[in-house]
Amino acid sequence: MSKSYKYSVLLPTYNESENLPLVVSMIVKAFESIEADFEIIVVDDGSPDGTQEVCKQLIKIYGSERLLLKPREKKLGLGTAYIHGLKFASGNFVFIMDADLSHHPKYIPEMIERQKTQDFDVVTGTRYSPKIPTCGVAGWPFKRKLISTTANYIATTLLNPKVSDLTGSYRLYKKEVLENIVQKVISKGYVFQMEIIARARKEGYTISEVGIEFVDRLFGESCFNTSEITGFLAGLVKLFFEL
Ligand SMILES: Nc1nc2c(ncn2[C@@H]2O[C@H](COP(=O)(O)OP(=O)(O)O)[C@@H](O)[C@H]2O)c(=O)[nH]1
Ligand SMILES: *[C@@H]1O[C@H](CO)[C@@H](O)[C@H](O)[C@H]1NC(C)=O
Ligand SMILES: *[C@@H]1O[C@H](CO)[C@@H](O)[C@H](O)[C@H]1NC(C)=O
Ligand SMILES: [Mg+2]
Repeated sequence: MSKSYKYSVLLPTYNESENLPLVVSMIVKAFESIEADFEIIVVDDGSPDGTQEVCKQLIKIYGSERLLLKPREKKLGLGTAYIHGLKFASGNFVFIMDADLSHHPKYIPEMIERQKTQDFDVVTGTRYSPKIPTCGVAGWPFKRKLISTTANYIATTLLNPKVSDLTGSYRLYKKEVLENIVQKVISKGYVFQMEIIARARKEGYTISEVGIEFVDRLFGESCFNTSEITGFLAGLVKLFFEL
């Protein structure tokens, strides 16, 4: 069905040894179900929990064509992890998703199908579309939901990108589109995702939304704390003046 295109999945990992086997097997299953060509690129930032050893075992199972490990020495943040992984991507399209199973691989076929309907430049998973009743956030405590919804609301108000989920990070891009945008990106961390979509809109790329349910991670801890929220807001304000 999708034989002519190749998809590269960028999977940034930090302490994901428990989640990696499952997420990789689910991604493989998703692509095999539509007979699409793909590769998974794991960008691990020197996780102390053995994520890279687990990845090497998985490469023995799936093969080095399907699963690639492109590690970095230490935890350098998500934004630069995507830029690093992108350098090794051989696909025509790039998926970006979390490795902790918050982003269920079952949406991959739907996002690919959506991309094809109008040759969209970007297809983005949304947790917050009022038009899509099935999307949402599961397993988050009220405080976290409030923070996330508020962050998304403030960002939407400031940047007006005409997408319902700015801070989400489950997306499919044409590779050249992502390459073009990341060259210009100034933000780091959680603001990075937001800037990418705001820039995509500003550059006139076409964006379509697919409703997803975001499920909180099963294993491990989220790297989300007060100083990061402050950083997020500071980055957002900076972006408001830059864009
Ligand atoms: N390579 C790399 N991956 C990271 C880093 N920080 C987080 N991740 C990964 O990025 C994804 C999202 O991180 P997570 O902590 O789940 O963020 P949250 O869901 O917003 O709390 C997961 O796959 C993490 O393993 C980092 O500094 N470097
Ligand atoms: C990562 O795992 C190591 C050891 O397993 C632990 O000491 C460390 O606190 C973890 N870091 C994060 C950010 O979860
Ligand atoms: C918050 O997380 C960042 C990086 O993820 C870390 O450098 C910082 O020390 C943490 N701050 C607190 C208060 O835990
Ligand atoms: Mg997560």
